[in-house]
Amino acid sequence: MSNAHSRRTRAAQLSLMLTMISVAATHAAAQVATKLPTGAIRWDASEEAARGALPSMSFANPTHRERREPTTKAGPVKPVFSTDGQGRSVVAISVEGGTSLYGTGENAGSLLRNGRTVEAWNTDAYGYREETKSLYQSHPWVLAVRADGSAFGVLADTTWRCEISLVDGITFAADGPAFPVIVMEGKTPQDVMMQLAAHIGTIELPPLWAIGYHQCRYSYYPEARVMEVAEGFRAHSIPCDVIWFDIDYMHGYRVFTFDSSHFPEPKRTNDELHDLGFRTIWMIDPGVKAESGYSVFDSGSAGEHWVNKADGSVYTGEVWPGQCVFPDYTRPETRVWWAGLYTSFMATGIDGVWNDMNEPAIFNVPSKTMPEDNQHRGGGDLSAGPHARYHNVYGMLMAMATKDGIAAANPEKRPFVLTRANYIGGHRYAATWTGDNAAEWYDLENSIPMALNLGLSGQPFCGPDIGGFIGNGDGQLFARWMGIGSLLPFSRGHTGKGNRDKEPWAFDANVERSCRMALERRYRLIPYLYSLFEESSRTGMPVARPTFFADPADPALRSEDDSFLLGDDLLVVAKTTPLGDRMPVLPRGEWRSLNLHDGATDPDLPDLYLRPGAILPVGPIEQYVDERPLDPLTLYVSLDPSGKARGTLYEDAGDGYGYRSGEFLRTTYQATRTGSAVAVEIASTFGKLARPERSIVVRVMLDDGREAVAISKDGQTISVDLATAKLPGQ
Ligand code: NBV
Repeated sequence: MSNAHSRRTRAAQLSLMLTMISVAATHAAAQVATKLPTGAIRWDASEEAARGALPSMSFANPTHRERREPTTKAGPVKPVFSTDGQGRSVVAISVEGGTSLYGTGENAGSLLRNGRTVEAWNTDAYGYREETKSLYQSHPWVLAVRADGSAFGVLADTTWRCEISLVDGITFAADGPAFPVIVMEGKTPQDVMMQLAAHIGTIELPPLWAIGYHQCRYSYYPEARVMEVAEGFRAHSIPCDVIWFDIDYMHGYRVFTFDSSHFPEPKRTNDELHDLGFRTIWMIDPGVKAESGYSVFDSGSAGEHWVNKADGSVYTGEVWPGQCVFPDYTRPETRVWWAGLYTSFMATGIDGVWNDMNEPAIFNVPSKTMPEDNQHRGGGDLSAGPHARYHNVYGMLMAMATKDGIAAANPEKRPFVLTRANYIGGHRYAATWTGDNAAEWYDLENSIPMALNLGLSGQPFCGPDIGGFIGNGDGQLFARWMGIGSLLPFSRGHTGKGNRDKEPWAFDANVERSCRMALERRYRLIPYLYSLFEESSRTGMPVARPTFFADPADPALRSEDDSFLLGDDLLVVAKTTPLGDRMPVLPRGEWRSLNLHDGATDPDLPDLYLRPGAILPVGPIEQYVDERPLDPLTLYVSLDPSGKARGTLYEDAGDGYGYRSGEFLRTTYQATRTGSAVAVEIASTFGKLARPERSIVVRVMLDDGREAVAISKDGQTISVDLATAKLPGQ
């Protein structure tokens, strides 16, 4: 290259750099950083934009986003605001090399999201694949973990369609007006998750039965088939807590009705299932058949509860029942009306509600949803606005009204709602699942990263359709899926219409055995899982956590998503390929192999490992969660190199609200080795609940797989002699 040429190039580069600096400077001059009481920094495109920002729909308390205070310390993350050629409001954040990006809610593909672009726009994504840009839910949120393990999170507080590009740093590009961006700094990713929860809230503690196994299909009917499935679980001794009723129970798909030929007395169906120890969940969609004489349509029309077209007339769109109208859940009056519909519905003994198709999904239109210029009327803090503004929160507002309705119908019980569509913060109202996956290995593999990224986006209560919704799959795929799905927070088998039977015994004896072991394992782990749910309800920490949480500064763990952590202590190493031949990267340290079946193993089930320094509380096998009291309580003890371990068990009535006035028991156990003796005792206890009289079995795990066991009464100091250690089952 000649000197003149290189000088010209340098001059051109310099002028480009100067242009970039001045563009950035223009924005930097206008944009404002303020501090929220939580310590998070709120950025806005300008002071004017900050004052005119639409109310937050992600914050648990929207007014908290407005408590801005001046700050001169905005931290290292500096968003740059602009507008793009399509008129979108754009916020760009550069990230240092070695930063790993996660979150963005529900998306197909790997845990690590660097290089990906998705669009927050709730979409009925039947059979989604890697390239599907929008799934059922919207979480405009990114968790960034720097090379040194420190982290930050960015929440783009907009409900409008929002492209999230992680190709070159982090870019949010949203339709609609400029939006605030909330930046949360943390020493660790865990810190950031707790800060996210400080803004968008946590889940409410679910009823204990909701963390058992659920059995679903599209659809179980008539009543006799439902009873056959329920009795099948008990006859095969396969644990299960919940039977689900998909749309075919309705009369012509009219919501809040029952098909009297298949379910002549829904109350009797529910009662009989309750007698067998099951709970029941029934589906309700948002589309209401437009048919005068149908009470839901008539009362909704009388109250003017429907979404309107741009010209002010009522919008209709086609879904299961034919032409339907759609409740305008942005209206407080409409949410109250909708909630009220659950009174008589729940009086039939229904335990929980499943809201499906609430993106909302509409048939036979290219957009798969209602027109973006449809009108919502709002109310309270929400102004009237086009569907484009409210589309992403339609499902969340429906779930909110549903939860209110079922809570009011059964005030003594904790509500359980499952929703397909949702928005960041919507975990406060409903659990979720990952929609219409397929019975293929690709989808099995996705189950883990999808649940993890939802957890990293504030939604801890999630899981896939175990066995795959679309298609049949074979027995091995099913067994593997049950192995993984039984260890994810929401655990439900489900499949679509026309597919083969997919109950755990429907394949062959080997698959049945694997499923039984998988579910027995879940049920033994219920005391630990429930403790994690309770922790999540207080702190916002996900129940299922990425393996890199064990050591956020270890770069080798950043893309690991064949394994995951339950809480901090239990590592699940799954087999997601047919040969089970992929070698996961595991955290450093002597994690000890855990066998909850007295040494019996199954090659299709994930391997479990207990963190050094952990005590894991485990219960007996049960067929449903409240079949028997937690007796004996087993404590698996995995000592750290200094000979110590700790673990916490949370217990309460499993339903109702007594726990809010102290009716719970949170016990932290600790173990200390002195020579060859290990003493296990209670380090602390909180709560008013009396300690149950029960046996306790302590199993101290050694590195060679042997265990030293002692049996005593809970509440006493227990001494275990390591010299007595044997292999489990011997
Ligand atoms: O209600 C039927 C199905 C349901 O089973 C599934 O879980 C939902 O994701 N629903 C979708 C409607 C249509 C599916 C083709």
